[in-house]
Amino acid sequence: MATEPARLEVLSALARKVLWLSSWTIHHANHIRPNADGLKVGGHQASSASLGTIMSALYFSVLRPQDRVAVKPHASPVFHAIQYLFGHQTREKLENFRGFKGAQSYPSRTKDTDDVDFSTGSVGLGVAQTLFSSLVQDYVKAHGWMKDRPEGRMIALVGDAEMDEGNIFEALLEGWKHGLRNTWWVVDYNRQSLDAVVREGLWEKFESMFRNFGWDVVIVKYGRLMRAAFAEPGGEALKSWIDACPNAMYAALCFQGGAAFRKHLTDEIGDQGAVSQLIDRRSDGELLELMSNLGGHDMASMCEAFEAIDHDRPVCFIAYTIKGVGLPFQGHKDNHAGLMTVTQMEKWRTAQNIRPGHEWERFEGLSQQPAALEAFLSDAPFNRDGRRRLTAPVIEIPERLSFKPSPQMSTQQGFGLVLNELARGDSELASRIVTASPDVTVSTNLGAWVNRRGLFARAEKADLFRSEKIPSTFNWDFSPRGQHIELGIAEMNLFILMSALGLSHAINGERLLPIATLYDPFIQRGLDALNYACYQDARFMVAATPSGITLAPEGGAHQSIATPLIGMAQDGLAAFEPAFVDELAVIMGWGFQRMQREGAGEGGSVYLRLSTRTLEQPQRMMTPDLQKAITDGAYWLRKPGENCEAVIAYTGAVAPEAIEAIGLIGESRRDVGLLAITSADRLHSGWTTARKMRRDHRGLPHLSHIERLLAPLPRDCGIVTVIDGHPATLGWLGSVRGHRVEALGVEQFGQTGTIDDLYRHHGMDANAIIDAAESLTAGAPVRHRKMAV
Ligand SMILES: Cc1ncc(C[n+]2csc(CCOP(=O)(O)OP(=O)(O)O)c2C)c(N)n1
Ligand SMILES: [Mg+2]
Repeated sequence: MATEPARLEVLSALARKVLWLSSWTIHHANHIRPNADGLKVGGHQASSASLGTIMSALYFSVLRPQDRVAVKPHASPVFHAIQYLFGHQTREKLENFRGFKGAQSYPSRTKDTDDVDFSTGSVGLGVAQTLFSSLVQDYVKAHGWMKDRPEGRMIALVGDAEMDEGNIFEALLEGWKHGLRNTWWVVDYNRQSLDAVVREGLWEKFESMFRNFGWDVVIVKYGRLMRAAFAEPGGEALKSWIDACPNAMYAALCFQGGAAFRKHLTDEIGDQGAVSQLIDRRSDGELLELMSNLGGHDMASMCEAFEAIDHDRPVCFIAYTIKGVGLPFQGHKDNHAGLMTVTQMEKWRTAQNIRPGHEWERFEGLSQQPAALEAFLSDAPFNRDGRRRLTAPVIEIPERLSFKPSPQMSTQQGFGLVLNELARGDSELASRIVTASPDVTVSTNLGAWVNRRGLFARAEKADLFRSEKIPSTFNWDFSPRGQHIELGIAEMNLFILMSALGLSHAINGERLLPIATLYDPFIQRGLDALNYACYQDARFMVAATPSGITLAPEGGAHQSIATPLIGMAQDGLAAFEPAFVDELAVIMGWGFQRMQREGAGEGGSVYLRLSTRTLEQPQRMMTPDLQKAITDGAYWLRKPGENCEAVIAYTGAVAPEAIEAIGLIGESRRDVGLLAITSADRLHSGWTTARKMRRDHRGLPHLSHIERLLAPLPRDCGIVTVIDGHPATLGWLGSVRGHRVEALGVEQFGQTGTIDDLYRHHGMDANAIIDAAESLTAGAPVRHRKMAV
């Protein structure tokens, strides 16, 4: 169904307005708003211009309330301009574009106020987010939670150079495996990247690749003017010339203008009668208009392409565009950070009929009646249901998560036991948990959960081994009821899936409690995606195991050293490293609550750094005080006496070494204390928050958890910290109250061996702890040492 001409005219006028407003926003931020440090704030005028028509077609006509969009980061000004026209964005925020609390440089779910569906910034991630969001929508639907809500399309506006990002290809493969639907990727094929012009013929590679993965491909190359010209006598020759023209040349001619096009066309095609007349009939201005009328800049062609889709198969649109179209630097290869000069802007303003001082007026310079435009905008299907951010009720979390205890366990095993117990029950909590793992489901102890809850697929598929009655520990049945999403090995996909699952309450109005498992070192493989998920305030739990050098014979390449620091530094992620399973159960329960708390500062995601090392488990009552201390980050496993000379503060799997050392040190040092640290991250952030609060509300005696724990220690008490990770994770403890610290941990990696070998090698065994304590305290040498085994 073609869009009627009158409607097209309004849409085109709005697209021109969007181009103006987005450019003006950038211009204002750089040239008009006083900027004390004199620096330009930039803003991607060229990249934005490229998508002006495509995005106008989508937002003003094609999108429905249930559709969700990831906008290419550097088209943020276009997004904000569209929302401004809709009345969802304020002039104040646009005037403060890229400024403190102004409209954001890249669309941000958490920092922008104009209803960004998916944040973007690090190119490639937003694109994959749409794919995984579509899978999540399928998950919600298959579990019967869509009710009468229609299925939305998940749409990404993709830069052509953005397609270089490997995570997009990883996502494509995963999408294919899961029968992806309802996903549109619109490639802004301006044939320019940040630095230069892209390779020739890239579209052919895109086309075959997408088709290969089961996508439809729609190439929108020629606009209406072009198509009309091709139908004129000589038009075929013009079309052949356009098709053969190298990207760089086309871009250069767009920059140079109509006269340059004329010269090249004439030189290269020669005098061929009809085509020469076709060219001669047009002025330089008209010729440039014709040659820049690529599909992506033609409202009719874009609407036609979008409206023609009447199925739910994934579609890749390759829309030909010119970077910076309509602006003085259109097509110039250096235009990525280009800004229009004041003179250029003046000239363009006049050409647009915009009076000085009226630049922000929404309909200034348009020939349509403001009331008609207003009505058109409020009738846009996109706005039909008002604001589109949904919410979901909080799922109740039992007071205590239980597990089947045994005297000796690892935290990884404990994690499996807690989930197994949940899987056995019929709680609402269990029904909302979704697990996913990048091909390490079994080796991270999710097997028991998956056995009970099954794998997710839209169609039933029985485990062949089971149906053939071949004995196997794990039941690999797929069904629409399944609660585990099997992923290939790509960790980027794991975290982007977490990002999509962890936003389900806001996108689908149905809460999911996603849990990812992976090997701890591979957090670094997916780190940008993890950061991205946190930046969008997606809510999930990561169980990373095995970790550190404690995985010992598993191999040096699998050791992780930096992850505790990542856990501390990653905003939106509370990191824990319990030693014992009762601690883990407390943390998981707290984590499920935290994942549901409203507001980025209040709630967030949770990272559990777990171990395969089997430890003797403490037999103790879990009191509310202990429970709180565990989630606040630390508790005294052995309380220091009044004249305490030394404290050992440990985290995680090195607990036995710390316990052994404290026993030996206790024979020759007074009142020693053993501090169990379950979360360096929570302790540290509690400490910094308390300091900030004290600064902000002078006199308020708010002490953080770690300050209270360390308060009784005499000033000259020494603290030895030990963790299977970088020593800086706990080294800061000395700054809390001015105690001297010896921080033990791992700084080199790569050696395999037994745990004993490696702890000795890295100076984290009981004797190394004793040496460190001796070096911090006066007095005779500690009499007894751990004997070599
Ligand atoms: C992961 C990542 N690497 C680098 C960048 C910096 N960067 C921003 S835009 C861009 C090039 C974009 O080219 P394209 O996707 O073709 O968009 P266009 O500017 O042509 O619209 C680059 C390298 C980034 N944002 N993210
Ligand atoms: Mg590009």
